[in-house]
Amino acid sequence: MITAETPVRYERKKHKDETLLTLYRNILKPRLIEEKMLILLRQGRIAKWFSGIGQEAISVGVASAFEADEYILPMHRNLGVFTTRKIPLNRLFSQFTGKPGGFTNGRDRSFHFGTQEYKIVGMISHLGPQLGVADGIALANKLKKEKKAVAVFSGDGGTSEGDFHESLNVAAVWDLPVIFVIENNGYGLSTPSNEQFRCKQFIDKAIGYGIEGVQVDGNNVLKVYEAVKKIAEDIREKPRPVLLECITFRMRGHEEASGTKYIPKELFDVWGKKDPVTNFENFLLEEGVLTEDLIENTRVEIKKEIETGLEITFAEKMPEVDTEKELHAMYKPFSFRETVSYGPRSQKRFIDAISDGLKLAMRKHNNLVLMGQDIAEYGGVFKITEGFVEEFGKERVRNTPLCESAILGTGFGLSINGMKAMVEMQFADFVSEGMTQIVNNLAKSHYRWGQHADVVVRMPTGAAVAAGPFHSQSNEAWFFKTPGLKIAYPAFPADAKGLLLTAFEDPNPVMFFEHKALYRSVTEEVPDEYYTLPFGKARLVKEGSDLTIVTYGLGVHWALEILQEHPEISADLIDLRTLAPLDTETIFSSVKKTGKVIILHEDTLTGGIGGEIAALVTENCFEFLDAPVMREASLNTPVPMNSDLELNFLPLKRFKEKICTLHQY
Ligand SMILES: Cc1ncc(C[n+]2csc(CCOP(=O)(O)OP(=O)(O)O)c2C)c(N)n1
Repeated sequence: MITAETPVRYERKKHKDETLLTLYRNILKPRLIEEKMLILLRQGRIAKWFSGIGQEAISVGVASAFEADEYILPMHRNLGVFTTRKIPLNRLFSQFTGKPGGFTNGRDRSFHFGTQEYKIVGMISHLGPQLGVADGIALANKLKKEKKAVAVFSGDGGTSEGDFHESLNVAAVWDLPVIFVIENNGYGLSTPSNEQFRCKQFIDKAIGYGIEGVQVDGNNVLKVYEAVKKIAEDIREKPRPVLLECITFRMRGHEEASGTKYIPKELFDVWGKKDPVTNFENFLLEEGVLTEDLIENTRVEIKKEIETGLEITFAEKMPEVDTEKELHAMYKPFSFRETVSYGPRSQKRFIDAISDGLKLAMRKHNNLVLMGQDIAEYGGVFKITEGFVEEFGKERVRNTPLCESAILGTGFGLSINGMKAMVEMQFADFVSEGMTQIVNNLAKSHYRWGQHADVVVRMPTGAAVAAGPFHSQSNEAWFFKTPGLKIAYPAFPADAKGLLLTAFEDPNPVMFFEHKALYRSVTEEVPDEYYTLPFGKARLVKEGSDLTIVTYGLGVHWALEILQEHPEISADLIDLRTLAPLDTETIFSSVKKTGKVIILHEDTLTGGIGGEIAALVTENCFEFLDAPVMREASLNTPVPMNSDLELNFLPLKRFKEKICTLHQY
């Protein structure tokens, strides 16, 4: 086992001078940039700095060993990845200072960005989700039969997150060519390893996942480079994940403001002697590869490059503040063309329409991959994908381990690498396991660095099936409040199929809600062939003049039932069909006509979508209103299992009373 006491030992082997000199330049550059950044930080010219001093050999070793067209997913201490990939320094500095010449137009900080040009996918602050994204990129390589490796970084602290476990597990089960690079620097922020995990070394964890683990001296750039070269060559030919543990030490604080008081001073002395830059420099001097003159020249050259980069950045203006532009950046532009089918139609249940839509999407988009628990031979718990393996094969119809977060990350990775993904939640309730990936990765990446997430998340949702608190929830409001997502929630089979096919055309992330109670209870004529329906267009299911009902999903069927029972109520019944985008035009024009509105949803009342719609109606239709805006929804409790309790929880009975009150108002 490599420890602080293990001396840094280089072996020349058969490396050419050119290779060694390139490695030297590559490792010196991030060090000199960091030294400059620390000065700028003190001058208040940059706001924050996450230092990788002492750990440069890892970033540089990995990036130098990789081919330029292979993806690397670095963390916050991996400046060496960005510089070794030869990103112009002014672009990096503009990124660090929030200027438009960077990669996020000032929308995200420091290393939180990706760039397809340099095949780098940067982190989000949550650390662990990055690992699942690497799985998806590697899966796309594998499916496209491209012999490429992927490298993803994690600190030792980050490995305590569930995402680490899930991502290694998925990579192991699917033989994905990913190198999981663990930078074991002994601390997670201030917490020492013995308060973070019990294992002695990370390569022991690899055993648990059934994958290989390799340990290297993370302060020795040659050792890291050699190890990564060998592993990458190997896994390109025989795809599989490998855990690479790099033993190292962080010579500065987690970020500059946090200091290093919590680390015993002796450790800095011991590790200072193992400095990855000076030791390598000395070795190359001893080998006669470097001379004092060459060192000096290289330093001068890099420093000049840094100064030139800074001049460009400092001369640059701050990004213009334009609200429209910011809002526009949320989604990848997509020009929807409605496809109408004039072909044969047949009676289909809601569930058949979904299954049909999925099948046609798979036929149309050769790059679409379906992922979900038990969706392959078993056909999914609702049998929606029954028979799919026979037609599309197991590569594209994939059973997943119980790893919602890693699989959603995999979906994002597939999209980054040019594919499309569908992730089926076995039940919508389980999406809570993958919240970070959805609300922080899928939803935000286009705004942050222009990377769309072509992922459809299918959500079998809702109550009325006596399935209790964890198989019945309505959770669309969690996503409704998250900019960057689209949400479809059809109520009828024909809408379900058309909207689902649109979801797969749209390159943006779509949460697609399917009510379980509708699966087998609603049937109608549905075109057999391919067609699409627009997002953001509600449907007027019934037309009337007394009042407006705004609802979606099962609510539409409840409203129809009540209107049948009360023929004296003449109502506009609006089925929203998609919640994001929301068709406010249809809502407002109906309310302006009727002067009364009630919003009905199955989700619990507080914080539900009804509150937002009520506010919009009040703001925009106030002068037209003849009654208070009303809402009816489920009780503010979990969904109870017992049928009577569940019926009481759901809004139907209260809705009946309220609509009569509104009618008579
Ligand atoms: C999910 C999550 N929890 C907490 C944090 C706050 N945080 C940022 S870095 C960090 C420690 C990370 O330790 P490690 O992975 O070992 O990386 P190192 O800082 O040592 O390089 C913590 C707790 C976070 N970013 N994300």
